[in-house]
Amino acid sequence: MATKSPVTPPAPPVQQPSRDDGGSVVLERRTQKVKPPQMYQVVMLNDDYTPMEFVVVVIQEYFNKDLETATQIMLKIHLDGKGVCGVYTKDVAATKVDQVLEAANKAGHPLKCVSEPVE
Ligand code: TYC
Repeated sequence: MATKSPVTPPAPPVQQPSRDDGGSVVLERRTQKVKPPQMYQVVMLNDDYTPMEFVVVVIQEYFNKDLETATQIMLKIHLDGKGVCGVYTKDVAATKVDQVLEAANKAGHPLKCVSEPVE
């Protein structure tokens, strides 16, 4: 089996030393170029048919919430029509959506969720 290469952090911005008139070396301050990734929230939608218990189990299982938190999120969705189950990077959010839709399909429930950029 191939060994994993170590993860290296991105290199800091390069600063070029330059000389000022007095002969001393000056480092120019550069603005930070590494931005945090765009985050995506997974929003679950209400419907009239999916059992509440199923939604609570799905939120616990795929969004790592405890029973009480999952129940609160489910009730918010039930009352408001939708609710955020978690916030992730783009790929992770897309995977969560796929997992939820597959679990709902397998169980024969119309439960839907989507991912959308935060802000
Ligand atoms: N409204 C559903 C019911 O009364 C429960 C439900 C909650 C369904 C949240 C979907 O995302 C959902 N059985």
